Amino acid sequence: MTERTQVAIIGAGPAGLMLGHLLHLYGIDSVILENRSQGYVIERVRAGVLEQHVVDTMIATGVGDRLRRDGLRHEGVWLAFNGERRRIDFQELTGKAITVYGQNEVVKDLIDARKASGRLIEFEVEGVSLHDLDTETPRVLYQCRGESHELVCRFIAGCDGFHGICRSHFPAGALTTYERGYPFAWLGILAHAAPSSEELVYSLSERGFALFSMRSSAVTRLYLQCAPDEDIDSWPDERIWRELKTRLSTQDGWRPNEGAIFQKGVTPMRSFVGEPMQCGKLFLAGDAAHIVPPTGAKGLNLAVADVRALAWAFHRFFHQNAREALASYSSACLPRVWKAQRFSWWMTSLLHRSNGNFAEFDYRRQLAELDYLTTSRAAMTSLAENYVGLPIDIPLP
Ligand code: FAS
Ligand code: PHB
Repeated sequence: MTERTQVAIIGAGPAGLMLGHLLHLYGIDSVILENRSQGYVIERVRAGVLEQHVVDTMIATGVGDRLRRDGLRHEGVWLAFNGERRRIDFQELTGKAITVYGQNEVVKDLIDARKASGRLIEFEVEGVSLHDLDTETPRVLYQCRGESHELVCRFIAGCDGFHGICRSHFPAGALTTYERGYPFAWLGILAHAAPSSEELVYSLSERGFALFSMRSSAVTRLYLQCAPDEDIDSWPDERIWRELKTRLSTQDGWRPNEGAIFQKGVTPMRSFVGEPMQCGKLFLAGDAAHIVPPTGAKGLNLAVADVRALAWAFHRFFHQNAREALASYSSACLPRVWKAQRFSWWMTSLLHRSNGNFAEFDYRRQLAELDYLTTSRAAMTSLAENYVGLPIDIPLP
């Protein structure tokens, strides 16, 4: 069975769903193909922090009602070290804030909008492959509900994440990759526990990194640094809470509230960029093109910045017969990608205990940097402007 569309979107994560939403508002047809079930995509626990531009995008494009109601606006963040917490005031330093709103809520909002738009989204597709990327009619082949499909389109958006297949369709030598690993991972939990702080707390202690976050007034989100190959089964709840309280508790008596853990998992750490983010009629966006360690809370926010640029470029092409924005999509996105890479690497290196020969020196250097960072307006402003999101100058539909 052969169907036609203007843009084929591979992947229904934040990148693919937001791209489909923005294209719909531009009046551009797309088909979103997702290999997981709708339930899996919605329930998958990932990011939690939205930059101001993502909040503005969702509200300005009509998918921000639940975000406005349930999103938690945070005007600052706490850094904990040497047993004390010190606050960095985003609002005072930058005039901006962040909003805590789970990625799964963003995905839920965008899937609802997609279904209301009447545009096609297919879940549980299989065997997606891309063809004729250097012609005017690239094709996507896939199976869905036991039937084989051919989707003829003008462009393909690879929004299928780090482990997707789109990046591998670049011809040999067309893609240059840059990456680095980290000697640790994050063990993350969700707990039925009322947050004991109104804002996030990033902590560096002798025993390593820990992060206190939240999802609502009744759910706390917490992470702790662990080995890259950590076995989650060796972490019963009691051990998790003991370690979190050891790493997070401060001398002013603050500590996280305990509660029933209802989700736990280990998130690997990596920094990755594939350049360029386009090849022929294939355009990569989000994790399909780049991965950052989650310490800077940049992954989802970068994905939205990419697809704002890509949607605008498709609008320029289809409605104004202008090709320059498409031709320069990758070079337009990469400066922001690399600034997010730098900030995410810096936050990760500042807040995680290293091991090896220089571990003790490194720890005292990190404590000195945290002391400087929290007593220098210039240093706090630098962290704040990166954390709330650097300015973005891309029109919206
Ligand atoms: P996604 O990976 O979200 O979406 C890609 C979609 O493509 C998926 O639904 C996948 O099923 C689908 N797909 C893959 N292959 C396919 C194929 N062959 N055919 C069809 N569909 C296919 N970021 C933060 O800012 N903070 C965090 O705390 C944080 N925690 C994370 C924890 C984990 C375990 C992971 C993996 C990532 C985390 N991230 C975090 C980063 C994350 O939020 C991403 O940046 C964000 O999901 C990027 O969105 P997408 O680019 O849409 O990719
Ligand atoms: C989260 O709430 O999941 C979260 C917050 C900040 C981060 C990473 C994850 O840096």
